Amino acid sequence: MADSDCLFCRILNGDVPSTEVLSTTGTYAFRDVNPAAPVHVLVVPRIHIPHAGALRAEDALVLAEMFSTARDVAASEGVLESGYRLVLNVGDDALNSVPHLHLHVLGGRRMGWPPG
Ligand code: DGP
Repeated sequence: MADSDCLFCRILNGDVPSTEVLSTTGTYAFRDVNPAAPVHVLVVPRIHIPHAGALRAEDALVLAEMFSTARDVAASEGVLESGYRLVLNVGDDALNSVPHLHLHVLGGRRMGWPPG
């Protein structure tokens, strides 16, 4: 189910290096190469799903595991109490750049709203 043209599939299979934060059966969490906050971790499913708009009902378990991993990342990064932001970018206007579903976990600073 991996896509050899997909950057995050290549990270998942070890062809592209990454800095691991957490690993679970269905998900992998690693540091964003271009952090937008002191804590900026990406949580991806091990199966290739292009983006949040492509999710189907049968993806419910992997989606739940992504959110569970995100919470565990927030705990291990020390921002569970101070707060954190979870972001799913979909499409060009949201600046989605990598076509493999990924949940941004951002924290460690006060964030603005609405996002720029
Ligand atoms: P998005 O704009 O939602 O598609 O976010 C993609 C993120 O992926 C962006 O914040 C930068 C990050 N990224 C891109 N290439 C790499 C990479 O090779 N390694 C890591 N760790 N992160 C990457």
